[in-house]
Amino acid sequence: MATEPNIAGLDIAGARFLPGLLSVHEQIELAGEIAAIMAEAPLFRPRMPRNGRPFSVSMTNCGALGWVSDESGYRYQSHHPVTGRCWPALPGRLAALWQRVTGLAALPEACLVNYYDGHARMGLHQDRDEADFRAPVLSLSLGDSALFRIGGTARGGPTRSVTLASGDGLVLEGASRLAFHGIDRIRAGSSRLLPQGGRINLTLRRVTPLPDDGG
Ligand code: MD3
Ligand code: FE
Repeated sequence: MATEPNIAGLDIAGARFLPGLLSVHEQIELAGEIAAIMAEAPLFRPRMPRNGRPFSVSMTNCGALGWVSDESGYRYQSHHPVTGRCWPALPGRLAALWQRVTGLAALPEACLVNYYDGHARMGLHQDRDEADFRAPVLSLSLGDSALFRIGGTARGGPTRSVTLASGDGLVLEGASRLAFHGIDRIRAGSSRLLPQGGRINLTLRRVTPLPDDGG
């Protein structure tokens, strides 16, 4: 019997690693669109719920809904937490890429833009702030490479590490949609794509339930 597609060496059903999904030309064009988004919706520093401790990763969003975190908790909202303005529109190329890679007609409602300098990390966590875990998540990496770690759906289980390089894509659906994952470190200076250096990760997500026909 054929096994489910998974990240090479990872027995995590539903995780699809797409190295080199974006050509260098596409990476340059996308990086330019993200720079314009960051000019309109500046990077902000999320804070941990309860204790208010700042993340080392800074963030912004595009699309109808954006993910934010502060003392009140994690949530999606329609406006930037500092400027109060609506998020910039999702670039058309990202909507088209989502449909091509996921096969879903229903478009992503949120695109979280994570910016990592050479010291930023993201601890192991699950993505559970969305209403419908049937929809996949699509991640795209730009700039410096990152050491990404993914485990199973229970905290404390075995994990595997994969390097995510500029232009790589990762689709998480099925069991992998609720896998614990994080970024252990950034390989500073490994890419010259971004003028300021560092790494950008885009995470495209559905937030509200999928239409009954699956979109
Ligand atoms: C596995 N971002 O924003 S992307 C996040 O590189 C996040 O910025 C990381 O985790 C980053 O929540 C990892 C890869 C990724 C994204 C979503 C996932 C892996 C995932 C959702 C479920 C399981
Ligand atoms: Fe995550």
